[in-house]
Amino acid sequence: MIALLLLSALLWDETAAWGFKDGVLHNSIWLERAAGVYHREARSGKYRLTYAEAKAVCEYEGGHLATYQQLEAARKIGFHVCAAGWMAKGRVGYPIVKAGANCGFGKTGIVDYGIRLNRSERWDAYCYNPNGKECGGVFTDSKHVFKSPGYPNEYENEQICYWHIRVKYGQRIQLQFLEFDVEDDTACMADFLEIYDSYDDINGFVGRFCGDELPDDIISTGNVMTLKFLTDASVTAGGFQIRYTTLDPARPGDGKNTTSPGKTNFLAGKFGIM
Ligand SMILES: *[C@@H]1O[C@H](CO)[C@@H](O)[C@H](O)[C@H]1NC(C)=O
Ligand SMILES: *[C@@H]1O[C@H](CO)[C@@H](O)[C@H](O)[C@H]1NC(C)=O
Ligand SMILES: [Ca+2]
Repeated sequence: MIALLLLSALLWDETAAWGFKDGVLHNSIWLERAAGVYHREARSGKYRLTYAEAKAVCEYEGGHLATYQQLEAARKIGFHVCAAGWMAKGRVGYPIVKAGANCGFGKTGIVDYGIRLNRSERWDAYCYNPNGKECGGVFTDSKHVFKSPGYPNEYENEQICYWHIRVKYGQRIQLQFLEFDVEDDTACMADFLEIYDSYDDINGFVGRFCGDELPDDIISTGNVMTLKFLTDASVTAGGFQIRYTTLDPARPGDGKNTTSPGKTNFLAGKFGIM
């Protein structure tokens, strides 16, 4: 409990420090998960869940739809998501920590769409599961190697991990897959790793990966990237190791065609994987 309070205090300090600082963009969307609350969208994309489906998604993952109070508690320690989702009792809304023109009508707080009479409307979901297994994190180092949880052992079932990478403004991020083995199925519906050229898992979708073929390198367009790893309730595999390094476009050779054609995906290019 004390640890949690300390963590809250820490995160609260962090929220006060958001903005542009030391040449690094401190963004508000890093904390995808806070105080047991997390945001879920349908595997098929944004705003595809009816109330019954949203409820089922959270229950499938061992929790339930978050109440307004739970979402507000999470928001108070930095949970900021620009996507409306179902909460308990058929309410719809989303948590805004940092006011912005594009989201939340320039206000902070829970943007509340109220209790919906039509439960067939489609939104995302806010789940509450204080016992959910956490993994991932926020990384600001100039290089790092991510490992799937438990690596070199197999990863577990029912994991949701987010790795957010944020390097200095103006730099780019190069991802290099060192090992990769994730339960294989044709559309990667069971277990998958998703990569976003963005600081959240809403914008900048790059690709969804599963199976045991090593994906090509990926280079971001900006100074942020998000990796999301989701596993279902059965069948695990070896997992992955992914190295990221920082490219400084101002330095000759960096961010250019340093590797052989076809081996590196420069973003804003095209991706065959979905
Ligand atoms: C309820 O919402 C769904 C999805 O937006 C829509 O298709 C349906 O017509 C709505 N029902 C009513 C009674 O408004
Ligand atoms: C990189 O290679 C592609 C295709 O070979 C070419 O179109 C592009 O201009 C090259 N970029 C740089 C910075 O050399
Ligand atoms: Ca699985």
